[in-house]
Amino acid sequence: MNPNKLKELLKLYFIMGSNNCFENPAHVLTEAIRGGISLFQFREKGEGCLLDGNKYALAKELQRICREHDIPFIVNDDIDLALAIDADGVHIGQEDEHVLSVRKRIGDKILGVSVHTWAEAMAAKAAGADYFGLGPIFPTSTKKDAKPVQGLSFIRELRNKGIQTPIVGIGGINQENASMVMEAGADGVSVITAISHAESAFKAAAELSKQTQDHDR
Ligand code: 3NM
Repeated sequence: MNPNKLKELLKLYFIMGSNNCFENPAHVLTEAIRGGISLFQFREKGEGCLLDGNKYALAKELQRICREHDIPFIVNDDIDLALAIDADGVHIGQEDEHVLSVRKRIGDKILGVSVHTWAEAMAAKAAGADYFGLGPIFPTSTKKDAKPVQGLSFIRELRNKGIQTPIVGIGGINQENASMVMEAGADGVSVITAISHAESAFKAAAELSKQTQDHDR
């Protein structure tokens, strides 16, 4: 995808699965969209997550909501699911299928890759990644196997070295610290709990959206 268009989409990237929500996920997503998220990732993972047909049904339901509001729908890890429902893209980590093989399977759909080192970033870029996910920027309890907190230094390093690839930060990002992530050089922030656990997903998304919009680079 055109990097400038993608940078716009990454501004406020809401990620969620059923086990991240206290309320009905469809309701949380609808409220988050109303608040101004720009991209959505379906991440049905971890303890108590839905499997097989139930996972598929929730993906279809959330995708329908995204389509109604023109929000692209990204699937975490599960390439088969992404292809089965014709999602707009996938996000993979370093432990998942190789970037090159995922790129071949998904054609020109959006491909995001989590990277933690310069070497991983360069390899992902060469293999066809559209954007990098960098994290955890701050401490998070949402991802049990998260790598050590990296702070803002890796975002700055990539930008200082002239890397233009769209970058989104993840991990412990909320209304208080989102602007720091943007200032460091990210094009956007990804959040789970800052929206999914908020008393009002609408208000949380609206506040985060304001902060990311204020940082047009
Ligand atoms: N990936 P929250 S951290 C899904 O470091 C995920 O790659 C991470 O959740 C990484 O916004 C993370 O609740 C969890 O901190 C983000």
